[in-house]
Amino acid sequence: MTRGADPVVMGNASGGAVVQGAAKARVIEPAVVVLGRVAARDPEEERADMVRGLLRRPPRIDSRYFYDDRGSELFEAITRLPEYYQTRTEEAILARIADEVVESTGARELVELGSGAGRKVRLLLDAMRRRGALDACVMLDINETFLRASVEALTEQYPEAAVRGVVGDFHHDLEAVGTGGRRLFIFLAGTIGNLYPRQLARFLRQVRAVLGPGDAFLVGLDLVKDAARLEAAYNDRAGVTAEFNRNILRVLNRRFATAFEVEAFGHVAFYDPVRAWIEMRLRASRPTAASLGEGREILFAAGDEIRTEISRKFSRDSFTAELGGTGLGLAAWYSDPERLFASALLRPVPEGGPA
Ligand code: SAH
Ligand code: AVI
Repeated sequence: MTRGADPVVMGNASGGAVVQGAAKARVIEPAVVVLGRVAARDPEEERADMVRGLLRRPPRIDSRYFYDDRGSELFEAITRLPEYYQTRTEEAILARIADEVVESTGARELVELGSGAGRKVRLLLDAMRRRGALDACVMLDINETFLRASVEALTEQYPEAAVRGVVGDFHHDLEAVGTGGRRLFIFLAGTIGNLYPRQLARFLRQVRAVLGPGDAFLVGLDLVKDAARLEAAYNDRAGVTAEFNRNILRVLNRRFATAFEVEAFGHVAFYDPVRAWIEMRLRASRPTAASLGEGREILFAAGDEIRTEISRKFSRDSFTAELGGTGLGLAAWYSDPERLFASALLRPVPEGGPA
C-alpha cells in the first residue's frame, strides 16, 4: 500500500514515541501509531495535483506514485540489473567511507529518507556500532510495507538502537522525524535527482530546517557521464525498468480510478544533455483515454507522451551550485574510481555563512 497522507510512526519499545507492552520488550512486530495528520494532504488536493500534472505540456505524473508494493519490488529488481551501476557503486563507496563519515560527524543517530528496502543503511549502522555510538535509527518512506519490513529487520539486528519508522512523504513530513542530538541524515540512491530543480531547493531548505547544528546530511548523487551508459541503465534488456515505468499507471488507476489502459503505453527513457537528466516517459502506441474524474477525460493520440520521472545527473560543481541559499554547505565529496556516483556530505552553515 502506498501512503501519501497520514504519517505513521512505528518502532521498537526503546523507540520512545511508541511503546506497547512491557517497556523492556523488544517488539519485533512494530507497534504502529498514527501521528495525527502532520502536514497531511487532503485526498482531494492530491487528486487536483495529479490532474494538474496530467494537464501540463508534456503531461506529468509525480514519481512518488511509482512506489506501491509492486513498484518497490521492481525498483529492487532494477538495483540488481547489470546495466544499473548506481546501487553497487554507491554500496562500494559507503563501505569505504562509513567509518570516516561516522567519525567526522560524531553521529549517534541515523535518519534515512526514502529508505526503501533499507539495506545500505547497515553499512553506516555497522560503523556506528564499531564506534559504540549507535543510539537510534529512523527510517522514512512512503511505502508502508517496505518500511515495516526494514524496521522489523533493523530492530532485530540492532537491538541496542531505538528503531522507528515514519510512513510519510519527504516533501511534506520531515518534522515527523523529530529532533535529536548528533544525527546523520542520509538520502541515498540518487533519489535527490528525481526532484525537479524547484522541488530540490525547497527540499534542501526543509532538511536544513530540521537539522541541529551538530547534524549532517549524506546525499547519494548519480554523476554526469556518457549518454550511452546512462541510457542503458534506464533501458535494460530484461525490460524491468519498462515494467516499473508502466506500473505507475496501475497505481494511478487504483488510487484515482483513472482507468488508464496500461498496455497502450510503451516505455521511453533518454538522456537530455542540456538539462543533465534522464527523462522517463510513457508513450501511447494507439489512441487511448483516461478519466480525470467528474466526467472529464484526457485523450492521448498515438505518439503522445507522459513524463513520469526525471533523474538528474550532477557534477561536484553543479551540485554545489544547488546548495546556494539553502543553509547547507559541502563538507566532503566521495566518489568511486570511475567517477560514476558520488556521496556528498553536507553540514549546516552558520547563519550569515557562505552557503
Ligand atoms: N534508499 C533506497 C531506496 C531508493 S528508491 C536505496 O538506496 O536503494 C527511492 C525510495 O524513495 C523508495 O523506497 C520510495 O518509496 C521512496 N520515495 C519516493 N518518493 C517519496 C516521497 N515523496 N516521500 C517519501 N519516500 C519516497
Ligand atoms: C530512485 N531513483 C534514484 C531511481 C533513479 O535511477 O532515478 C529510480 C529509477 N528509475 C528508473 N530506474 C530507477
